[in-house]
Amino acid sequence: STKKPLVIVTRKLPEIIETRMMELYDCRLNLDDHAWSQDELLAAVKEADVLVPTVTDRIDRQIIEAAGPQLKLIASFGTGVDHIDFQACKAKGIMVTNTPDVLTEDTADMTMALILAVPRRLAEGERLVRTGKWQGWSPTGMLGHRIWGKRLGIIGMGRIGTAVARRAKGFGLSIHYHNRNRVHEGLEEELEATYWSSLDQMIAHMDILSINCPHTPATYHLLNSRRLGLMKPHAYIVNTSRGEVIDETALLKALQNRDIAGAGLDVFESEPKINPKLLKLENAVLLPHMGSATIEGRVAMGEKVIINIRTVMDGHNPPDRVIDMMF
Ligand code: 8YV
Repeated sequence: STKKPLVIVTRKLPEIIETRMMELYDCRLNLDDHAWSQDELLAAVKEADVLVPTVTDRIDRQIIEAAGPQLKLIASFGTGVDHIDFQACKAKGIMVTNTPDVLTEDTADMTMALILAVPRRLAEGERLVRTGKWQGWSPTGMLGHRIWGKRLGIIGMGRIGTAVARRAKGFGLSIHYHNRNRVHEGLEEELEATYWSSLDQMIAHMDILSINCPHTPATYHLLNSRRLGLMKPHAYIVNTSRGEVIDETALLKALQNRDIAGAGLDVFESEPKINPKLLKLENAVLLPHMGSATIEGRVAMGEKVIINIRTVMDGHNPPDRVIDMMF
């Protein structure tokens, strides 16, 4: 019988996925689930036929150039591929796949949770109860801002942005979006969505902004201090995409100065490191990159990874081949 391909998985995955992978492949797993160092990644790509990294692995040019000639596929466990140097992979003929679609709805749910949590001060209220400081109900206690009737501006109207829009519409928000391309007419009609070709113009008119675009060279610090300065002082921003899309230092300043009303962040520029000054802000809801963290979603992501590996190993085009990084 022919030798099974060596599949190296950088992080602990759901057990059902690991079991299946071990049945199919010569599989090396990361049993203690620590995030690998550059040296551990270098050692892995020297041997692996298939590498299964996650968002916590920086698959940069140095790693790709050190890869052995046997490395065929990087089957990333996740949708965002900004941690992979795609050009370097392309130059070496290494295929890249990701796991889109299966985490769209979960991430949109978490985005909606932040859209509700920040203006309604959910986390602050919870802290008040937990710290024993709640004095009882009062007509003016814990007042936030209502969200229904307000304008939501979605930056990046792809799969997740669209799923956020559907939810937000149900909560009575009006939907606005900025995207490189206008979405099709039927979708705009369904969502009663307004397209803004100018991001600056949209930002200036929104009550809540939601970041749902990928992190690419074109979206790095898309929300810089100038653009944050265009936001209305009572406006909120939520980010379930990538920390790098917002200039975090500029955001911190805007929040500290109350130039904007609040932020809900599931992702950070140097996660898991968090600027300690962010932790001091009552008007920020901070989550540990858990937008897609459901048991069902993780299993579905693992199934996608397996299908991608299998199709490539069988000599076919995988369903989730990443064609270009510049989306
Ligand atoms: C995952 C994510 O936690 O898929 C993404 O792009 O950011 C998250 O859903 C991560 O990718 C796992 O690798």
